[in-house]
Amino acid sequence: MLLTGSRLSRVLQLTLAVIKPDAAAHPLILQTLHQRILDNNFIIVRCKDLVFRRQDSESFYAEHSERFFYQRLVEFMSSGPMRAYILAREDAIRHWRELMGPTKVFRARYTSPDSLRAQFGLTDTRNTTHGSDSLESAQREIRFFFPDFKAEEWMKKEEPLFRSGNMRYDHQHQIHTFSP
Ligand code: 3AN
Repeated sequence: MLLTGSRLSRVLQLTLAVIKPDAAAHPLILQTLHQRILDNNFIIVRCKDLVFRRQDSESFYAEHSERFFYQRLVEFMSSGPMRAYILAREDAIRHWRELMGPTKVFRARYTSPDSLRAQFGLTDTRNTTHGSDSLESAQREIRFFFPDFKAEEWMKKEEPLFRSGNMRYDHQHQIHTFSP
């Protein structure tokens, strides 16, 4: 699929998105969520499947270590495969969080019935997806999941190319690539 003619005027922003173990365990749900990312005009910069060790989970959610749900969360996040993405879009952080919906699944079903958490979430812990909540957390979380990714270099060299609108979706690798 060659996406042309949609030159964007504002700088693309990067965010980290994760499909958590509850959703990644189901191939059809995983495929549906991937398609929702594409349908919502995110550029998939990187995509990888991985499993957290318990210590990864503890470290990733360290800011919640005093919360009552921390142990439950840590166990859940290291309970099986996940899929992590670096997504790009104008205002990507806000748009991805909007698409995910509120943290609490029952609230999501009530206030944002079309959101991913409303449609696929099971409980407040097993709530389908994660998304960075600020520029600082996006930078930190992208480094955490994709230590080899050079965000500054991507912003300098690739962002203008993707923003110019010439890209194609690589079905084999499930990412967008620049099409000269
Ligand atoms: P969000 O993921 O919406 O940014 P955070 O950062 O407050 O929400 O919480 C991180 C994760 O901790 C949530 N995605 C969810 O899995 C879990 N969590 C948050 N609040 C609760 C809760 N009240 N009960 C159980 N798990 C929770």
